[in-house]
Amino acid sequence: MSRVKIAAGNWKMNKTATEAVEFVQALKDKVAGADTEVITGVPFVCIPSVKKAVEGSNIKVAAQNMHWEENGAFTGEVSGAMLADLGVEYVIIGHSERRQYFAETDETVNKKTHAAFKYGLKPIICVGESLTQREQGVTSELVRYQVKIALLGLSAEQVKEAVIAYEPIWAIGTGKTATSEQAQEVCAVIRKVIEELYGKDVADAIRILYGGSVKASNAKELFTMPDIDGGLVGGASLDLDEFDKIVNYN
Ligand code: G2H
Repeated sequence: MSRVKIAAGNWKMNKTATEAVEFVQALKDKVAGADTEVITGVPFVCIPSVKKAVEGSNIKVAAQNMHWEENGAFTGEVSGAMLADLGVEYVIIGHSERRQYFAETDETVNKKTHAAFKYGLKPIICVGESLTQREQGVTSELVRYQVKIALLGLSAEQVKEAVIAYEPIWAIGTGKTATSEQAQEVCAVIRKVIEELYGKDVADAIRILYGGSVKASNAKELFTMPDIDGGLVGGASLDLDEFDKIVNYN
């Protein structure tokens, strides 16, 4: 089964709207012929201008979070309806930084995932273990649990369209990358649990990314592992040359 690889930038809380537009304008030409699906996960306030700047290119836009309700008294939040209205294609859900600093749980990840589909957004659902969990040997159990809860109640068709990002917390922004074998091992566990829940067709179709200190120098080794369909890239996605090399890793 050949799955289109993804290079998804997660800019986190970086770049003003002005800087974002400059960046994607330069990125457009560099990635125009890429075989990889190119996604930039930009701050909410950059979305309208970035969407305009990438018009007619192969760059897709992701939000980094969303609320599960359509509207209401949720100060500071942004809904799926609002993102869909701006033409956003993807939304990152349950990043470990959101779980750590903003009290997100597997249950809220599940609610947000349902809401994403309701508004025609494709979720990029993040899962992954801490260093302590890895050292205690519970990585597979934990990641299986996170995936099961995140996908609870979704149809097979929805799961095929979802993207899972395996991001070991100990490798995020630390410069420590999981080895390609470590990353492959957990991505295979994720594909296996999806097969158990939804069957082989769905497991073969869903794209599973690795995230955690992906850079130009390790992208190829990671992205060519059998169960790794690309990367969710933080720090290196803020640098034009690095991200270009990651997108065009092959
Ligand atoms: C993990 C990743 C992007 P970085 O958070 O989601 O960030 O590549 O900086 O480790």
